[in-house]
Amino acid sequence: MNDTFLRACRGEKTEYTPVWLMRQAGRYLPEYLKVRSTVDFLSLCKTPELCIKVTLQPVERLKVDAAILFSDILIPLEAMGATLKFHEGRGPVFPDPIRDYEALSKLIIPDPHEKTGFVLETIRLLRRELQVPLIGFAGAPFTCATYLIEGGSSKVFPETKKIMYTAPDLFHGIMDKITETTIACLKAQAEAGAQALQLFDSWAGILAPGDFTRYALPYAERIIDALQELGLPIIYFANNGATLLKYSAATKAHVIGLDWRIDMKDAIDTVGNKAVQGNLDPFALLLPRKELKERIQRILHGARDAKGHIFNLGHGIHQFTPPKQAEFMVECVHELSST
Ligand code: 1CP
Repeated sequence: MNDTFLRACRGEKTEYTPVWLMRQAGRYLPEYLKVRSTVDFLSLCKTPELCIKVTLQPVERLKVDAAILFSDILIPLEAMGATLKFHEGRGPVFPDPIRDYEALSKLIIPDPHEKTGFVLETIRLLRRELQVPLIGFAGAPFTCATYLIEGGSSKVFPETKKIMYTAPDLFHGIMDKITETTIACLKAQAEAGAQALQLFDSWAGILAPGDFTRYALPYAERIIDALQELGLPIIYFANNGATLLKYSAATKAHVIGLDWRIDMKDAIDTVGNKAVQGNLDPFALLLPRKELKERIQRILHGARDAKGHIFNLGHGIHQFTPPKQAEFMVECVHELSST
């Protein structure tokens, strides 16, 4: 069993820097597209046999040091009772957005075993196959709330901010239910066999620091605090969060995710005595190999004094990335960081 990733999360010395890629299973891989040509996205998420197959695809191809469960941050929101549809090419849609107390009152805090048993089954079966650690995950409450309130993806999040500023009690009510749901889901994932847990706060970066600490971070912290008893590494990733880093670093998360908008050296000066994960611009994978290698080296060098470093992209891999470039990235990280 290759436990390099888990040891780096705990800040222990490793023989080389472990690496995985956010969204490493997905549409840039021809073998994923082949599976997807037979099934729609939500059905894929609900079929353990297929989830296992696509989780393993990047592990086998890229030789990464961790696997991430194939699922989606929106699955628990559907389990809360929200109707979720994926329109091909347009992404997720919640046709009945949550914008008043009546809609909020209809949301439940689901039992993850009862409503998302397929996720737990996937984890149990994956653990029998994997030679690298398995990461479980959920969306952080703010990011999840934006999907429920906007009714899908957004660029400026007008409805979310409107409710946040004009109906704060309603906003907190929504956040509260998502938080309780997320705690239960992540505890169930750990019980099923997940060996580390990542909280994705993909849209936290749209908030001013004062709003982040008031409206978003307290809920993420409630989750991080509730998970401490599990004894597993917890990774908190606030995308576009360079200006929020000192607050993220003050949580009890063991690993802090970094995007590419900050220099590694500056990031670890702020994060201090915790492991960090990430930092390569996902589009850097399109660079000529020599330049890509230099960027990888720069990040590894910048992280040399970190408590621990897990190499990763600064956000999910882009769908138009040539898989060979991702393979090359993993090889470079292993080669350049070997002691
Ligand atoms: O068409 C397809 O095949 C679906 C594309 C896809 C995939 C491969 C979606 C739809 N989700 C996923 C899997 C997924 N999503 C994983 C699994 C495994 C892996 O990393 O290999 C994970 C961790 C997620 C998490 C996720 N889903 C996030 C957080 C991470 C991030 O990238 O910021 C978010 C925001 C989502 C929502 C989502 N899922 C899918 C879409 C198109 C979207 C909307 C994104 C947006 O609003 O822009």
